[in-house]
Amino acid sequence: MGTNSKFAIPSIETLSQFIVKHGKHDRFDTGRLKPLLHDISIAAKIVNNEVRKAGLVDILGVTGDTNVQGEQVQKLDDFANEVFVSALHAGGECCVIASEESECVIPINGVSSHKSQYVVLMDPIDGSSNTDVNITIGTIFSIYKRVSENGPGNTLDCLQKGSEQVAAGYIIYGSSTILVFANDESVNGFTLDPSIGEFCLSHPNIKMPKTGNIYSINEGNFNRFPKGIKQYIKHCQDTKEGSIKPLGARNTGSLVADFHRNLLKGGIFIYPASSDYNHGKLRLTYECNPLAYIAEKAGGKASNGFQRIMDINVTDIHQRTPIVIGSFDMVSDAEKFLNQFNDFPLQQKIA
Ligand code: P6P
Repeated sequence: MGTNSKFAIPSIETLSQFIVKHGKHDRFDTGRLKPLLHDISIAAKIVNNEVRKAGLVDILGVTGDTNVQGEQVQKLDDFANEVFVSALHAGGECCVIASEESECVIPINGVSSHKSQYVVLMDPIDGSSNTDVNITIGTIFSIYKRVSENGPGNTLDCLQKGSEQVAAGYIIYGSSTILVFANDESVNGFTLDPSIGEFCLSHPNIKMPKTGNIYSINEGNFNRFPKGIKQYIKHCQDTKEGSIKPLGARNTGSLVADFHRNLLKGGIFIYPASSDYNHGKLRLTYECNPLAYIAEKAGGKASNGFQRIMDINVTDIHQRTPIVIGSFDMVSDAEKFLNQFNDFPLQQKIA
């Protein structure tokens, strides 16, 4: 409630107010994280507008192109990529962008960008194939301090380990639109209030439960999984001593949606290496590292089954990795199974 007004005025703390209020924003404290986040939130609102009316505008379906991943480009992928790149370019608060939708990094020219200390890696729309069937999708972003000198940023700025991130976040376009943002201090969620067009603090200081009752994996690939993963899935399906039922299975096909549910309620998401994806399917730099940063800041855990995600060397902006992410105790359990049955070298050469 606001001051002792006679009107029921809700107390509102917008994303911008939060960033100003909470002092040190990142370990470098350049003081420029607020305007960078503002640029990201502007792009998120524009993308949100299109997502909310996707069936009424020419934004559904595919463009007919395939991206660097060899995947069909959804029209919304292209649209969102252009919106975020344009907003970041206009804001001038980052010097280079790496995007799932762009084969090479995008150096940002312009006087202020040349002085900017930040690097942004992003998946403009994660789970985009779900757009046509109205299932939750999201945008994932990761923020680093540049390693290059002033001027436009370059590829090396984008090939830093996840442990070097200074902040990370995602926007989830679900029953409501929420921007989750993590920096060194905490993880906080801001729900978009369409009536005022502002992201307002709704989930302060998020902590991921140490365990949960949900496991999330595409079991259609069961026969291609490493033995350790097969054993862990069976472990999830066993009735636990002292409990009346096994874990529940949920898999939306949108990493952001499955991660967000686990962040708030507890649970585990796994996309392992398999005979189809020897290195896993998900991308290290703009999907796994940012979510691993958020998970760890909220008390959770993220690995490839054997190694902490944020310690993995980055050699290519589009490199893939297996991922086990979520509640700390559940990830630790899954790692035990993978290490016990280590029958599927994670970094097998692609056949
Ligand atoms: P599969 C969406 O394409 C995505 O990158 C993640 O959002 C999602 O978790 C995963 O791929 C789904 O992949 O092979 O289970 O359809």
